[in-house]
Amino acid sequence: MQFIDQALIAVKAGSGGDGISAFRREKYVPAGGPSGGDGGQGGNVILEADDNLQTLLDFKFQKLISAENGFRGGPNKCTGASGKDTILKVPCGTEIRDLSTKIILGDLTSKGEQLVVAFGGKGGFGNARYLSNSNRAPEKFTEGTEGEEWSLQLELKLLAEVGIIGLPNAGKSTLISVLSSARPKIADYPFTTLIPNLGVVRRPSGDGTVFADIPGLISGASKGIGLGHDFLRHIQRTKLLIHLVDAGSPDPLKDIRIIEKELTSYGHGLISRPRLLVLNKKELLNENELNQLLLDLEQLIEKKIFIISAAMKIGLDKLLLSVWNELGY
Ligand SMILES: Nc1nc2c(ncn2[C@@H]2O[C@H](COP(=O)(O)OP(=O)(O)OP(=O)(O)O)[C@@H](O)[C@H]2O)c(=O)[nH]1
Ligand SMILES: [Mg+2]
Repeated sequence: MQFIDQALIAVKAGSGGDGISAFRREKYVPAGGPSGGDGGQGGNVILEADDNLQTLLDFKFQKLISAENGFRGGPNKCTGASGKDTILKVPCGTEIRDLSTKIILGDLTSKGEQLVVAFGGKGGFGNARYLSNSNRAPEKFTEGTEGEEWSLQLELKLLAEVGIIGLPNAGKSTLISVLSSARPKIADYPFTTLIPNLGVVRRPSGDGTVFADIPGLISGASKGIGLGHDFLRHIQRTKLLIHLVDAGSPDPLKDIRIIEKELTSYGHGLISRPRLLVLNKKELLNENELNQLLLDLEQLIEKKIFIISAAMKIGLDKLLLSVWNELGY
């Protein structure tokens, strides 16, 4: 399942350091020659692909990225130090465009690949450069040039790693809305969701993982009934499924089996995709009812069963912990 993540950033490379004007002052050298050094190069702004990042989430907050200026030249023909480059990590697959022309500047696909997006300015010349036969004591020096400055558009085609599936009304959209900043439509009738909603869920490390809320699947979805068939195809590209079940349904076990049957019928190994079984809307049952349901299910299903209330945000931390474990984060 793909969607586009976008971010706009401004980058500014460091300016070059100025050259200086200086003359040698040494004992026994009555009229020392010009000795002003050149300025250092300004630092570049460089983007680098990093496979630990999955989204452009970080750039929603970090808008201006600049590199260090070069330093002034010194006496005794010392060249000033160069400004440090700023290396900015972006997810693999990030495409970089110039914002005003929309021209693609580069596409960072594999880990470690780099693109200089703003070149640092050149250092100015010190007066030592201007020594000539006709001018033995030049005072001329030049200033460093400005670093490049650009507005860029970053674009990333995202793949959902986690798919939330279940019958209509199970609370899939509610779940993604409490886990991420996605705001899908939620309503108490089936087929509220017609196209997948994607949301980025933050891991404890701060990086994001894309979840997809898939439209409700019904019996026959694998044969093209309802909305699900297309989405089963997309689910194939996720690494982990969250199978959400309405605990308040008249027959949760039957609900579970319907979805399992569709996953099996669809083939392509979907039924053996890692899958977490999650009972939602726990507060619709009292404690006895919930325990009884668990007992019943545990006899028939060897999977661990998670119990949550998406609406009341109960049990979500535990669920996410298992998601990160399953994904190997
Ligand atoms: N009591 C309770 N109701 C919930 C909970 N989660 C969702 N709901 C309600 O269940 C109904 C369906 O929720 P949705 O999130 O739209 O369900 P969905 O699975 O996305 O449904 P479709 O998009 O139609 O497949 C809404 O009325 C929600 O408010 C919960 O934890 N507890
Ligand atoms: Mg929905």
